[in-house]
Amino acid sequence: MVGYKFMGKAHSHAYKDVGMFFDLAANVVMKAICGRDEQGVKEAAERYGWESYETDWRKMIAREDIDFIDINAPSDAHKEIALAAIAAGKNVFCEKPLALNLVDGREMLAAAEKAGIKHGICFNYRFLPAVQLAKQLIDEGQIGEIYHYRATYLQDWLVDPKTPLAWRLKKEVAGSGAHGDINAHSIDLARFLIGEFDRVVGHSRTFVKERPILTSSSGLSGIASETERGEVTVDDATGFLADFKNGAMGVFVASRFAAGRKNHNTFEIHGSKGSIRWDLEKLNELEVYFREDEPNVAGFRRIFATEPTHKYAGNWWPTGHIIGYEHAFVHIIYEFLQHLATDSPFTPTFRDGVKCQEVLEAVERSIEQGSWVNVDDM
Ligand code: SOE
Repeated sequence: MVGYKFMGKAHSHAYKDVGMFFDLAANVVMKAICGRDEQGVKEAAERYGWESYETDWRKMIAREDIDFIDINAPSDAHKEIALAAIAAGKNVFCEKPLALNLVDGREMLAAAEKAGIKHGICFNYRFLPAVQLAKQLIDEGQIGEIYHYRATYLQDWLVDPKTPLAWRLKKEVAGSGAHGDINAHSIDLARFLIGEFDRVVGHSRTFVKERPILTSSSGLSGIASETERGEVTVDDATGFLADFKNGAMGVFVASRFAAGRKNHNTFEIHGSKGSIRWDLEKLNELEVYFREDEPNVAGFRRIFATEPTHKYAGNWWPTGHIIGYEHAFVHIIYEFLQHLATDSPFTPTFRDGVKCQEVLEAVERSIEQGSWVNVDDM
């Protein structure tokens, strides 16, 4: 694994616990974790259960005792590490967004397909029981023809102008701000649930244009410099309208300035036979409305996706004992490990990462042009 901070910790937890709750076709061995800071990565290796640690990802990729590389570095490092791992014949699992831009993402996909290695991208929210239930209901036609898809991904960790300039706020490192970081999740969930985008038109803002330099990072942010300041070079919020190939209308907004919204990743879908709504802040629940219900008892009802019949839920606890944010990483990593060991089908792959990047950049192009952009033209 490359990276030992937020996503490195979330993925390490998944590798360490997956075998306790899921029957793996082959055991997972946590061989090495890599990070530039030797003290930090050494502590992480001991604490997270890795056999060893490295401070140079090139050395780790050269090791014969490693079968696949999980990339949790900032977005600007994804391509270089992935191409090197692919050249070394390693399978690759990569955090989202796939790359800094569409050109890099396509280069990663082409290299992976040419080398015939297995590849995946960590769009973790697909793997929550309530989201899996939403997909099942849609695929079974239970909400009929889809008219509307509305998604928000709202956070508020940047609304304070004193919050320092973390790597997610620098274009050269992150590629974009709220758009590539969290609209990416909304775009992937929309593709997973209702299909491909046809055309988009967007707008975006950078509300706070400079911030204190970050002196030491932790979580999404860290300690701010008292004296030095730097320019914010990405969007603080991006919204866009979308037409889907199936005729549905889409409305999307991602912001880190939505005071009071902590991780408000939501979708609401309206069809000819009913509606579905999901909110990450209540991730075990799915709200559904079916038009066929008796009028005197019709209304949105909350389904707790914690029954053994709900995908993955039965692997954890008895009915009603809820699961959390970290469990989606256990589920996606379980599926990827099974894919590696048994060739079982696995999505999302680098191809889904590229499809997401196409929509992200079509929105950015539409903002530059001030007009709709066809995603297939990207
Ligand atoms: C910060 O916006 C962040 O950690 C994203 O980078 C993750 O992908 C998302 O799952 C939670 O919020």
